[in-house]
Amino acid sequence: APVIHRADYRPPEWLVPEIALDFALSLTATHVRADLEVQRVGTASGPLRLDGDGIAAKSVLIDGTAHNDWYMDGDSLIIDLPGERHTVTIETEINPAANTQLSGLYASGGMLCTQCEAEGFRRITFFPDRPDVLSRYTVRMTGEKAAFPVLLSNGNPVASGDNADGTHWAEWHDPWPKPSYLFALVAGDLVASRDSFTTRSGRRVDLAIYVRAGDETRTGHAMKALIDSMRWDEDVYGREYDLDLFNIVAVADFNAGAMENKGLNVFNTRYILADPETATDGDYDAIEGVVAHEYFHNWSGNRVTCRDWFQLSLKEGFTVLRDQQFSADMGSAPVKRIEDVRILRAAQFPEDSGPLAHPIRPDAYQEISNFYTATVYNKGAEVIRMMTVLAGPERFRRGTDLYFDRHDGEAATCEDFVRAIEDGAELDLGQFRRWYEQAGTPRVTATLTHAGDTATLVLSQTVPATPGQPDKQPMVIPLRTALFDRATGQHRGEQLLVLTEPEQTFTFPGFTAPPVLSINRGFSAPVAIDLPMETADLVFLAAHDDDPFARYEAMQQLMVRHLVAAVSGDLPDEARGEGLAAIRDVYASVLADAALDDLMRGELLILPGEGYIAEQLAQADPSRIHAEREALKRWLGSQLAGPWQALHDRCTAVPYSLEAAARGARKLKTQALVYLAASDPVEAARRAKAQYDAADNMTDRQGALMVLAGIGTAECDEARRAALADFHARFAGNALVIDKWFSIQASALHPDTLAHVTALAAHPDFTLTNPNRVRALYMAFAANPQAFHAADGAGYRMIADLILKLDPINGNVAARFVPPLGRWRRIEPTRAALMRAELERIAAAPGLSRDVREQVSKSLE
Ligand code: DPP
Ligand code: ZN
Repeated sequence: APVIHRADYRPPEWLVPEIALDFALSLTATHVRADLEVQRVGTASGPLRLDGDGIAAKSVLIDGTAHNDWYMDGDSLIIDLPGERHTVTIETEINPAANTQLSGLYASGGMLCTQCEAEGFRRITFFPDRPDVLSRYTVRMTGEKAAFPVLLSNGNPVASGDNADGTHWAEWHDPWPKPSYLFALVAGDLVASRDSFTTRSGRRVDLAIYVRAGDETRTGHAMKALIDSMRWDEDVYGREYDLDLFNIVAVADFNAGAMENKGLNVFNTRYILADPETATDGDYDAIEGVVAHEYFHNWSGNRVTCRDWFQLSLKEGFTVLRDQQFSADMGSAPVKRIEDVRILRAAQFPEDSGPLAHPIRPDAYQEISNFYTATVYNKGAEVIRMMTVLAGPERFRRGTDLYFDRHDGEAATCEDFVRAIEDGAELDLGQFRRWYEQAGTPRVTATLTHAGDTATLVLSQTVPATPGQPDKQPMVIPLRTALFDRATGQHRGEQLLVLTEPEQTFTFPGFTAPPVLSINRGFSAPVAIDLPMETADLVFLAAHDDDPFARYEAMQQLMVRHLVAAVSGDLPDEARGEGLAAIRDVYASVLADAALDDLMRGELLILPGEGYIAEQLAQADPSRIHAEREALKRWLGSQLAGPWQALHDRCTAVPYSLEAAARGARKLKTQALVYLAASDPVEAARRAKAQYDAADNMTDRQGALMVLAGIGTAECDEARRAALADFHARFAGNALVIDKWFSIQASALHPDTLAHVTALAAHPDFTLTNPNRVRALYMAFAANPQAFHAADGAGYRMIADLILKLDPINGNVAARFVPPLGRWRRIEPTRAALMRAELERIAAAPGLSRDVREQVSKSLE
């Protein structure tokens, strides 16, 4: 497949200021007539090139007359046009029911819907399908009234009516020019939950969330999130909504999480539907965050869109930052920050250190769908967050105001954003731009020494080589830092140290005794810190640090260091004993600390993930990491058995509500079971069964089932099977909950997980055509280190088989399963060879999608 380079960007030669689309809808044969008002740009002399993908033109008219001077160049339709402005009319016919890729116009459970980002519009009609071509859309839809009573598109409804033949029609008009990737159409038998919001300038906006009949009782949380988001974006970013209505549609078959189409967001049902019985607290948070994310795109993405797909982080990084800030304001900011860093470390750090590493603004791609990554999204958000750290909130806001003012209605670049922040916030971001150019997680080494009354901190940085980028320049790394007095347990105020050179020295006078360093507080920079630190100092910070993230980090460091030493075989018995005792003591004090709220307590008590531990090692042995982490869990379970049981009892007494205290109790309740299960499975199973049986909400029920599903002890097997059977029967027909049933088993600690997953793939409820179901079973499995990294390679084979089977159905989703196999270089040699062999088997298969082909070949390079 051709490689597309950022440096090759050329402005379009033809614009399309207006487009009228006329759809004659049917599940198997939808007829599309597109009228494009095309306009030559300046003195451009080239023909009109229209992108297509798997479609054929049934007819082409120029200015209303049949025309034969067009031809196909691959998938593109080329027309030589004599003048400056023409009307081009093209008819196509598509089969939505056969569209298993779920890109373009497709059918889902009898309804029709679209997904056009990034390049789905060209599967509907021929068009300059690039984000810098902005058009005003008029959309007319005609379809059977019985099958498609609801007809929706972007913007405002203009007119509608019934025909004599049982069909009806509706016309919509979107006054805001937009790129084709923001086009949407939905036709189906849906019911709406309605509310309204009045903007600060008095515009009344009608809000609707369209779902299947029966699901309308589960839209309340999403609607609240939408209203909260609309208000928040006015308050915090000064952004007001710009249409009289805002529609959301929930659809069960969806490749991603959701899509920000102008005025008509389309959502994966999992990010809309919730009630206490079927959705966990985590689901509630995810819904709030994704609803906000898509709403915020109305400004960061739609009003100001991207010039080309290399600029994806312009909208995604910024919008992720905005949704993170929103969620922090709606709930607990410290807990949100810790969760976001955990996601970054689990998903982005491995990407940045593997074969698919790319800068947040990539330089080249074959298939843009492969670049909807944790790097573009989450690291992109961290990069803009660093600007907020450097500028402070008021100046940063002046920068974003300027950005929105300057580029409203335009297709902009990352460079435009950086310049607007520079100008608005009066900040020099010259060297900072390297964050857009260089891939790889920077490593900062910190060395603190003390002499006389002065502490001296030497910071040095390196950015590791990544594919195509062997040599790196130093970054701008803002590090919020504090030095603690051991005697008082206090620090003397936080400082922002900005590291810009390969090495820099900072001195701090006035310390008569060596202080304790707390660095990268709040995770102010997305870097890894190497900091040789005494166990006692980590214990000190874990107990005293007033920055919640730093406190979490000290506990993580304490455990990571212990586990890394243990798996590397350099932990003599005595040191092991001391390490374990220190961790136990810190856990005990966190369990007992009356000043902590339970949500935060829950964060502090999370063990570092196996992937994150593996990241610390040049080559990891996943089975050793798993064994050592389980051993630590078992130790904490047995050493603190009494406190865990007391905690479980205390939290069990807290009644269900969505208040933070009750949510914290639910989080801890299951965590207590997790630790107990490691040391005393029989007692844990007894408690888990009781929790399952008494559950009046999904958080408790799923937590209990997760613990039961992981217990391999024979005498607990009956309880495990019974709970799984009950769960399936109780929620039969609720697809989102059945997804949980699949993923709980695929992510279970149970020793027979691989066999269970093999059996589940043959279960009547399993299908390869629904992305949620595929991810529920196989993403959960690929993220289960013990099962995925089975020593004989059976886990790798399972994922490779899946990729090969899924690819012809849905290449976009299939390609998402390549990165777990692509990490082979960082795994011990025996497994690495097995992983590589599976990648080679995939690479040898004929007819791979561009998506899978790109990921596999890069993973083998
Ligand atoms: N643009 C979409 C988003 O919100 C992609 N699924 O991230
Ligand atoms: Zn987005």
